Amino acid sequence: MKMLKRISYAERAALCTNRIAQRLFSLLTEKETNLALSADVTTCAALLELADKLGPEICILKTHVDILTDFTSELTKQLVSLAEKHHFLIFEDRKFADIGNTVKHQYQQGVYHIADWADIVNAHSLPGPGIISGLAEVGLPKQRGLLLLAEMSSAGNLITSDYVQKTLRMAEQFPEFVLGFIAQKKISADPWWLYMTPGVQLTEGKDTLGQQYVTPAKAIGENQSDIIIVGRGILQAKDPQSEAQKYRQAGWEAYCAGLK
Ligand code: 5BU
Repeated sequence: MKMLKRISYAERAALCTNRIAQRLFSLLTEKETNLALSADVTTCAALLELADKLGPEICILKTHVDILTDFTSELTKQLVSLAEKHHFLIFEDRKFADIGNTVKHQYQQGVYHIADWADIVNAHSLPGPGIISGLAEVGLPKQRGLLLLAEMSSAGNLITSDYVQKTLRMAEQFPEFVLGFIAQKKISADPWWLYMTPGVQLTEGKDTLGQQYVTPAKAIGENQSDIIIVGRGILQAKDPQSEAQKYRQAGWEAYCAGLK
């Protein structure tokens, strides 16, 4: 497949106006990693240990705080200080999907106070632009960013190419708040959108519950995504730290190959 020469993360940092996208494109360049760790563990101790050990390898720590069995607000304080120590951003994979007024409360209030510690959250575009307006009311004053779910990695999902295009149009209405997309591939020619791709392992395959995997080379090279999101590929390895280094290398090499 013929691949166009890609624009570097550094050049894209200069091309975009979204504050979080700028920060992230610069971070990718400085740290030379496009690996996001999906830290899907169920205790605070395990999450903090991962964040500290693997922090130097990653640009993003992706969390699902609602799977923790022992969540306290102390956890998020410690996560924020590890993010500062190791220079990564925190992305709570909350997948908001309700009306604007409800997601506002889910984002700011409740048990987790997500807006107080997560640099980035994501939302389905399904409910329409009100979901973005609601989240933006909370997130923008705190300089947070939003990713829209344009595509999913799971088999049999109901997303169509029309849905993807309409998601893109919706994002275009909120350039200050929406920094990009969770997607399997680049969906727009505009260079300022940032893409993160879940469903990545070193070999293609699937799990028993519909998850489908592509390789870092396919996600970043062929599909022109920017950041690979890896969970079990790293977490279930004998040595997660050295496995993370392998993913980091594979992701970065795929990016550099596209620049030539
Ligand atoms: P895995 O262990 O690498 O399969 O974990 C993938 C993570 O990405 C997991 O936290 C999912 O909730 C998340 N995910 C996904 O797998 N596919 C998607 O389309 C989206 C999120 Br959106």
